[in-house]
Amino acid sequence: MSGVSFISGGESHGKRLTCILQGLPAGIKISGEFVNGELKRRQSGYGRGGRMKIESDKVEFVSGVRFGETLGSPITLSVENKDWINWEKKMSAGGEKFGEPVTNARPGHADLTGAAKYSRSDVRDILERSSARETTMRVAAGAVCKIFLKNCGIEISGKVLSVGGVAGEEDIKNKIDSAKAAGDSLGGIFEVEITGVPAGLGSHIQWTEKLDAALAAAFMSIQAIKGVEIGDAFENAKKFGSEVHDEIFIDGDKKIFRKTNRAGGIEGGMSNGEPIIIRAAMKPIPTLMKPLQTVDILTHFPTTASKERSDTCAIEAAEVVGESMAAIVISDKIVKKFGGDALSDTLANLKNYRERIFNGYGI
Ligand code: EPS
Repeated sequence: MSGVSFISGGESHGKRLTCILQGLPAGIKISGEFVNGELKRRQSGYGRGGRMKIESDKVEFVSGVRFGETLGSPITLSVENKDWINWEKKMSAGGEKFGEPVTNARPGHADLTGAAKYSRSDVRDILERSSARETTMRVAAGAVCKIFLKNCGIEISGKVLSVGGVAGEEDIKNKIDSAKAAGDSLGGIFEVEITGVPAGLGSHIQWTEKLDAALAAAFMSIQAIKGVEIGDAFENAKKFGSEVHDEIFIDGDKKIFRKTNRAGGIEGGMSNGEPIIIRAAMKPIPTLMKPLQTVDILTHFPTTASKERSDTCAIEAAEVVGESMAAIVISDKIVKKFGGDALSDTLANLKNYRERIFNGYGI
């Protein structure tokens, strides 16, 4: 069983963004409205820049869905970049700055290494693809996976915990306002929770099979994410084992349970039936209106980094992307364990397994 995976294509100001999502079973009823709702969630949040006033992302299903149901074949999803037309017009009307090469790479961005590695004299050839605009397709694919997981009794939600070291809505807004006024940017920390996951997704058998490893890799792949923890990982590292591990209890119906969840729902690379908790740290966005020092890649003279319209903080968007990546990883593990041809088979296998594992873990 090959599992669920996706590949995306598209540049930030190119014609459209596309992705192919494969491995989901046939028979999932797809709601375009739900997918568009998720795309809208990703576009909102305090601290976003002017681009979000231009785009109103709407998904188009190009393949893999017929009469509103998945076919089991690759699902091609596409979203238009409205800003592409603006760029085309500006460039054909004499270039402005849009057709001119960018040569002053931003510290913290893919610009410098990307231009060297791919031998490009215009950094735009790199930044257009490394842009977080690409996460639109992760959210579209993730939304389809969320629909699949809902059929399996699995729900995913999330929240922003802090921005620039402060918490609480008012303090976060003030911090973002002050960053914007200073021509600066901010990152933050968000949390994603996955509930209803049966114990036993992933495996202790091989590093490639571990659920925590798959989730960490998926989160780490989101633009600007630089740290990931499962459960209270960094707090746990300061404590004794007796203060950390979640003791195991059994009730009168032979149902095994925990009173705490410091492990964040994963032990030995496998889900343990508790909610899965993942936290991710996002670095501040590298595009600064008060630019940092850099070097021109063509003249080799010192200069300041390029500045252009950007977000001050995109943590709320990143949180939605985190939920989406979690949905894709969990869908992959579900399909690998319970089959992925027909939804009815997947659900029957999952039900059978849940019944076995419910009482005393069925050992
Ligand atoms: C981004 C820069 C900004 C962001 C963009 C990511 O775009 P622009 O250069 O067009 O103003 O708004 O994010 C999105 C477009 C999006 O949909 O999330 C960057 O440089 O990474």
